[in-house]
Amino acid sequence: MELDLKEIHDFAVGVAEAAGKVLLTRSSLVKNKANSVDLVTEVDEKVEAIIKKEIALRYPEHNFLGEETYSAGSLRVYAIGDEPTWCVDPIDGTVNYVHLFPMICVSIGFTYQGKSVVGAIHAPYLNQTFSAYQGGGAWVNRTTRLPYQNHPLAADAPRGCVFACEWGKDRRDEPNSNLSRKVDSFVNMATEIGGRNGMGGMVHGIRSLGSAALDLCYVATGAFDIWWEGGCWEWDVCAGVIIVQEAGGLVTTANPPDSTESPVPDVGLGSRLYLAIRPAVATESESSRDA
Ligand code: LIP
Repeated sequence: MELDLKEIHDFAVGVAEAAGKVLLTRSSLVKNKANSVDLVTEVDEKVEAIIKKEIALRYPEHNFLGEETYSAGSLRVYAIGDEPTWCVDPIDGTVNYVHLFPMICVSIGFTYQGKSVVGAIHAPYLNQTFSAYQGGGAWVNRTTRLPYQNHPLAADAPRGCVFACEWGKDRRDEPNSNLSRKVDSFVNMATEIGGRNGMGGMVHGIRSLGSAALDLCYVATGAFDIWWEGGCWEWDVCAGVIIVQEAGGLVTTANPPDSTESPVPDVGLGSRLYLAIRPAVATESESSRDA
């Protein structure tokens, strides 16, 4: 099948930006989904319906997987197959949206042969649109190519890194303590590596934005060195995966850092667990972050 990825990309960017305007309206209706921290608002549902309609008009032959459509149980099969499939999160960061924390976005991904090949993520409060298509590079607001950070990844990373992670929506004891242990071991490992080198180095910071899609965008820019999450769905990551990959970063399914699993580079979708590492940019100011 011949697909014009640039055309699909340009369409996805336009739809994401138009949908972003609707996100700026406030929703009074908040409902629970799987549990009391898994939220959906009427704006999530409204925006997904708008995006779904636009896609059906332009590409009636393509499949559609949306967070709210899936949650509503109207989708019989959610596994992403080989056929062209749109994978949409109308509001990534719904908890942020409800609590008026501006890290929210519309995330529109497109897959072919089971891989993410187009992504458009629009963050209306930040006025930023991150986008990419396979072979076309990754961009912010169509004009700035990613990555735009010029500091290299430290040779002894994670020392000096900004590590981002998310906490998911599973509040049972076991998954949570598991998650805390992983973050803990990551930070300890960084501290230990720094200590061994006599540098006393540690991670520079730990961040949690509440939006996996935006986390991936900031891995692509180079702001976040490493991101890990153990509880995301296709619509959370589909668009962000290709944006990181086209920026030159890596997305794998692996646990940091105590994992016995082999990381799988160039990952397909369908995992719940992802690790992304930002593009390693080499510049003359290699030591600028060592102090
Ligand atoms: C959320 C993510 C967040 C993750 C949650 C959830 P939503 O998406 O982006 O990072 O921790 O499990 O999937 O529900 O706001 O679209």
